[in-house]
Amino acid sequence: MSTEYDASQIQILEGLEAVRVRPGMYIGSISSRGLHHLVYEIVDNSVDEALAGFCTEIKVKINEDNSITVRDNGRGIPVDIQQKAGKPALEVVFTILHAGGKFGGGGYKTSGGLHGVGASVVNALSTWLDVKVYKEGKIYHMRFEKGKVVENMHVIGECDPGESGTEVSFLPDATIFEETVYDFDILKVRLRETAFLTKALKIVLIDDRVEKKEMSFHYEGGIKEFVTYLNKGKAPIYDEVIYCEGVKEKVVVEVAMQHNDTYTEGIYTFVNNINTPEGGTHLSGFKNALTKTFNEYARNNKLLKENEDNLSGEDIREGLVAIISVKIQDPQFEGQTKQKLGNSEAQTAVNAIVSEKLTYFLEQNPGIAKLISDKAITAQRARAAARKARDLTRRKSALDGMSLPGKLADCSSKNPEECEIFIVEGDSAGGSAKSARKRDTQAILPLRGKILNVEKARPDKVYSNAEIKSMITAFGTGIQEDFDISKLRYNKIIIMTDADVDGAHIDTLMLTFIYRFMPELIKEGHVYLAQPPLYKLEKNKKVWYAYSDEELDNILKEVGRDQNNKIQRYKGLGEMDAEQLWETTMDPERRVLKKVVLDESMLSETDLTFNTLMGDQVAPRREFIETNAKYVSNLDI
Ligand code: TTJ
Repeated sequence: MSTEYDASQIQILEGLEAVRVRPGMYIGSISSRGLHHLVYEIVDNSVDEALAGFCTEIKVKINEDNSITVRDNGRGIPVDIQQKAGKPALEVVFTILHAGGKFGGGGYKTSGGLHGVGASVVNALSTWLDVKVYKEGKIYHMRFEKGKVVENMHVIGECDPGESGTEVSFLPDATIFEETVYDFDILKVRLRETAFLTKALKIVLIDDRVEKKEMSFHYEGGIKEFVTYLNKGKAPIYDEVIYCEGVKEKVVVEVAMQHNDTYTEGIYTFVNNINTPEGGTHLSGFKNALTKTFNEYARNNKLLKENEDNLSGEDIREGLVAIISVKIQDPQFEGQTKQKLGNSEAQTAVNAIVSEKLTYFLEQNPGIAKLISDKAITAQRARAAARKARDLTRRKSALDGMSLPGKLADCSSKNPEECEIFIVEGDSAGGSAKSARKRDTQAILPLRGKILNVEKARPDKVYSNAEIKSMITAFGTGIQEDFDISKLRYNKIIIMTDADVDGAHIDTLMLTFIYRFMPELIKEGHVYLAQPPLYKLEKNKKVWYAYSDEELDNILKEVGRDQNNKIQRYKGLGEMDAEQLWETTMDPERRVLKKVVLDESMLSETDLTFNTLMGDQVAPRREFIETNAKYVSNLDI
């Protein structure tokens, strides 16, 4: 191509170069998260086209070389010359930062937060990017490398005049990203969510690498179906999903909800299809409307007697699964991570629409209203009982001078920074761990058998459970409203269980308890899973430990598969003596720990995972054990 560098071109190159110099500023991170974010950035353009009413299908393909192809059947990015820039609009879209919104022709452009930074950022961070536009019988093509034009826009062929659409392929730059391999499941979760939020849009995800896979997401029911999906494997207390929609003050509001028979609430909020894990005005508008409307209905219909207190919001939301989706012209994001919606008109709009539609729904469906009110009244009573139980525990521990649980072998150091606590399955392994540990910094708390499944127990039961009480006192932080992370007595909480199915189940019960009652411990990175070895191999008085079958294979390749190899498969922690337990699993110098992390963008999925595992159904449970590792990342080695 001929290159005449005029001022505007130099500006463009400087702009895209800035993206390459500080990629994190534009896509949040250069880890796996940023890598996947590139796909969402491109797909969001097609979703905007769908929201504008011109696109019904998006195909996302992971190619063999881990490049990505996104194709839609929208109108196609404009190819005519843009007056101001003097170049094809297509080129502008991929080379000018924040150009996206200018071509939307109204609609709801995403801005703020990390989203909506546009196709030019993806282009700047790709080794190459290819775009094809199908429009008015022609196929236009253009190619870039590291954000720079290497092939100007030109027609490469003809297409059916009735066909239109955009196809973008790109290869993330391996010199920029720490991770370059796409994870099908991560894309799956996000694209499924996008499909739920964009009624009637079909999204197809194809994996064209060695293990070929294809999934299609298409939900005519939109967020109503999202709620049904989230309640899968749980028991809804009524069949219908309650649905409210409307527009007020230019805010488009959609809410879907349904109660199940559990005790936890799962409310997921979105603004312009982007999830807002910290909530904000749309969420508070919803909560206010729900509490007010329901109490009003309950009073008017004598479900609450005159001498009875109003139901609290928490009572009414017990077991509630809800999706709140708003579309708003100019979203303002607040808070530390810029994930909390700040627009006050969203609060007003959600409040008004939910109040009106829910009042109508309750009047039309007195049977359902009664079921919700029965559940909320029971919740109210249980909450009072739980408060009593907790106050009792609190008073008792104050009297005892905060006495620690009898089974705890505490460490001598009082500096939480250097202290860790091992939660150990079973008394016998607990015994070995006690003799193996480094007394000054390592504490051991043995637990008897399986801990209570908090997913299935009323809160008051949770407070009176002995194993759980001993953990709460040992950690020192208190729980829920009382939670105070500054009182944490150990920097690391390490769950140590057998490397078998039972052990995995106990891990999940533990993680569920922590996730529901002290989620900050996970968010702040204090929770770990110990990794005991699966095999011990002895040869010529030398010893090797293997933590997976693969590792055993590798060791055998190195030392040779001889007759005199002695391989022991550990069935549990109990088979190791104190010294073995120390050197394989507890010694900070040699052990492998898995740090438990929460992916905020997968919160609805994380909730679902905890629930399916803890629920009664057997089939979904297996699914969790297989995908469990997704939520856990290897860190401390
Ligand atoms: C904008 O208004 C005029 C007609 O075309 C509209 C448009 O830009 N549509 C559009 C853009 N559909 N799809 C895209 C698109 C698709 C991908 C995969 C990537 C990008 C950057 C845009």
